[in-house]
Amino acid sequence: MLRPLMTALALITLTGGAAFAEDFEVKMLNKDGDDRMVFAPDFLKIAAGDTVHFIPTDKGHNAESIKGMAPEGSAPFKGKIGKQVDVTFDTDGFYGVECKPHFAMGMVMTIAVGDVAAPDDFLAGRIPPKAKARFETQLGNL
Ligand SMILES: [Cu+2]
Repeated sequence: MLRPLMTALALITLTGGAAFAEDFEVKMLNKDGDDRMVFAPDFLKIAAGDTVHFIPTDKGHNAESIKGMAPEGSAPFKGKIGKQVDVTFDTDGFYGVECKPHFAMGMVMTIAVGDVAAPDDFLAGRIPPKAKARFETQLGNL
């Protein structure tokens, strides 16, 4: 309820809605509790224009978009191993994010941009079983 009002006010008083863009941090970790090789958090719901900072808290990880798991028209991204990558999400929809070296170990996360439902074919591509299981858990957060 609040965001549309704030956006409307921003359009009236400022140059655009981006004035209220938010920043989020996601840590790339070897271990988080009982879970190994994880993004923390591994699910985010954000708004278009928000930025996610993927932080290399532990070494040996990266964050990159997964082909076929991003809305049409969105720009793919690919962070370098062991480096921070900052991604601004401008297109509403669902994004699957993987750590390339640990994709098979299930190092994935889901980012939902805007008030949208997960597309029916979000998990239809070739996804390793451990990654698929984590995606299903993440989608359960909706
Ligand atoms: Cu990793």
